[in-house]
Amino acid sequence: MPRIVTIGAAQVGPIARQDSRQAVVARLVALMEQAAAKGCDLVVYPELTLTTFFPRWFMADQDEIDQFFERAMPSPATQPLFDASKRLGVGFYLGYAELIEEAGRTCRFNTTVLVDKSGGIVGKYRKVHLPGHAEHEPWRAFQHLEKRYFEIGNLGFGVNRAFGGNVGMCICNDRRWPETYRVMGLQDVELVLIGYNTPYHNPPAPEHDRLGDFHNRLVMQSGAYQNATWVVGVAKAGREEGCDLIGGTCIIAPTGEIVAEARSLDDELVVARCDLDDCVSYKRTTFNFGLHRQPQAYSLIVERKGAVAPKG
Ligand code: CDV
Repeated sequence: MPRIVTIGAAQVGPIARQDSRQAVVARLVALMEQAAAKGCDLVVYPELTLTTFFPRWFMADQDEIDQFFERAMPSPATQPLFDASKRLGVGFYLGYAELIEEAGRTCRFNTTVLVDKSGGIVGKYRKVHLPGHAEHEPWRAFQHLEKRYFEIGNLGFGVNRAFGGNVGMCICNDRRWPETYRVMGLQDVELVLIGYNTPYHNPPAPEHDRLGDFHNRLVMQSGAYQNATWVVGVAKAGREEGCDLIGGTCIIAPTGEIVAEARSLDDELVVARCDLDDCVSYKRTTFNFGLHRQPQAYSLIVERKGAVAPKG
């Protein structure tokens, strides 16, 4: 019996700073209803789905910053999404800014939750690789202040038993790092879910701008193939508050091939029937980790952070 998970990759078009949570959640519910009509088991939304991508602005006032954060999940504003999930029997991945009291202090994370088909949270991930900078850099066309507004995720890269398989999550910049996929690969991951917000323009390296879509596919396709897993990448896309974000939402098989891809830069549902058993052949042969990996030769990966050139 194949293990089919029908997945809806729910690309979301621009969200304005003025848009209310209620308006955004209504868009997300509409995408979930489309997904249910197409027989989806799971809908994947982007990173920081509930608001505009606020790290593009420098803000000094913590109350202003905190308006972009959720203090509870679900909350009155997001409850309709959980209700729709239960009513439609469709699970989801949702990225949001999380504000939480932990160990006696206030923490802020770039977070995602995995919700099962009965509307219950079954997994949580907090972004580890926070790109950008911590101080205001006025020379940029726009800021990328994730290092200022969030702290580094403290949950590692866990893999959840869900949807009949092994499901992992990461967020945006995490997808560019092979370690992200490999840590999940070592937990036998079969499906990696990724939401992202990626501007076309990279202020410190504008020479990369023409390659944004290529690099997006490159990292996710190689992560899928090298770890024998399905990968679902979902964009917040289009011109958002004057900043152009790439689209390229796609579903990638363990072969490394893209099996479904968005064609717009707006709200768009991309659907594929994903057989988790398609992972098996690669996990048993080329990427049989137990047979072929040589961890004793990889110690630098965890011992050293930055690159050091050989002496001489
Ligand atoms: N939201 C992100 O993590 N964006 C980064 C950009 C800044 C490079 C990304 O890796 O897509």
